[in-house]
Amino acid sequence: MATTKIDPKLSEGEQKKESGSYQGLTRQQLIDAYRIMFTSRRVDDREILLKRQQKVFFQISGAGHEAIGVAAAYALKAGYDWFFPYYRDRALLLGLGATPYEMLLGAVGAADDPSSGGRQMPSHWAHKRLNVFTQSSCTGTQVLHAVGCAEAGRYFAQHPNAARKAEGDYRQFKDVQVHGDEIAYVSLGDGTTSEGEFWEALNTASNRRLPVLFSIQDNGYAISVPVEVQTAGGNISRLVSGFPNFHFEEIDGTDPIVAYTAFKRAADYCRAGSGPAFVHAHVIRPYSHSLSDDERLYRPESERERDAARDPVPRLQMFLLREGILDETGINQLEKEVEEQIQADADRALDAPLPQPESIYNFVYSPDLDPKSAAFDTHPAYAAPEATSEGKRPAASQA
Ligand SMILES: Cc1ncc(C[n+]2csc(CCOP(=O)(O)OP(=O)(O)O)c2C)c(N)n1
Ligand SMILES: [Mg+2]
Repeated sequence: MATTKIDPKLSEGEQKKESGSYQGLTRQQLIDAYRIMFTSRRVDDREILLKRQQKVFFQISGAGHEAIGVAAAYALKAGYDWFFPYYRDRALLLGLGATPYEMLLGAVGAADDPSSGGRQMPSHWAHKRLNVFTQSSCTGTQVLHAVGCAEAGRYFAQHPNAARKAEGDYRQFKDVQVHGDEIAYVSLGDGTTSEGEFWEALNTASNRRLPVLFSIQDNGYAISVPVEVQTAGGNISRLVSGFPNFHFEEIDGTDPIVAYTAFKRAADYCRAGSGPAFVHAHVIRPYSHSLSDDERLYRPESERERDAARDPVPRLQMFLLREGILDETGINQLEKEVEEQIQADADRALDAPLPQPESIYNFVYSPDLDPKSAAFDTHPAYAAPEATSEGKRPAASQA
């Protein structure tokens, strides 16, 4: 076996380069990863500018979380697996195939925003074509949705007739395609792991060996509350390590190659039906929690500088240069293309029409479903059944 000279300055992912491939990622995939991560950061920057001009009403960034987003997108399948992301997952969405223009439509609240037609807060991702579910602003609710989705996928795979659409059936979810090995990805921050839903989800996913891939994006803070104040013992991996049937990873989430290998192992484990997986990624939060927050009021400068040295975007840029995958001209060209695209997308999104006021109740109540109709009829179970000629009562029928 060939031995590799280890450079102690390189991370695990960087050290294990094989000829022509970096842990299974090609040079082109690494360039594409940089394009996605740089785009993600620049869409955040553009939205921040627009917020300061009062052209968008809220901004929350995916900055510092880009490497794990692109890694998860590479390890999973858009439009096949199911995605229950949270607001820091901008790079994941871009990696799956959402566009900066679509994101900017969400930021300005335009009618054509694919997440919610301009009705949700920005960065509350949803994308029907990519199998990305809509989400609540209440942190943590997405975790149980992912468990239910994973359970439904397995159920429909075992009982294919249950997924067949019946005439007049109001349950539109029956149009969903079931493959039998799909994964439900769900992400949440370190602070959200202290909520009850998270523990309920772990319990059921573990007990039923459900294919749920948990992405824990640990940036060390829940707004202004540090992780050691929020999480018992300060490390969520230690707390959950006793759950059976899980595949666990704890990684430096600022290195896209390390992150890709972890997500790939996790996805392989889930897809094989072995059970759920848990990727605990240590990331950074270089911008404040949101534009409603100023972290300089509670984070020391030294800590912010330490984080900046691990920033995944310049880190991947340096890696591409060092490996000779792109030279300075190539980087500049790529970045220029991205900047120009985002400028054009932002201009177009600002001109996009807003939703009509009359549409405010769309998707709150069904426009054509009458809950008093015969579709909802059931046979009451409480009526006492008639005695038979033998004097016995028949077994009660189920409602
Ligand atoms: C149930 C609920 N509680 C509180 C909030 C307010 N809130 C929004 S984000 C957030 C912090 C979440 O921290 P973490 O899970 O670490 O994610 P991060 O923002 O750091 O990525 C809080 C407390 C909320 N939206 N929902
Ligand atoms: Mg956090």
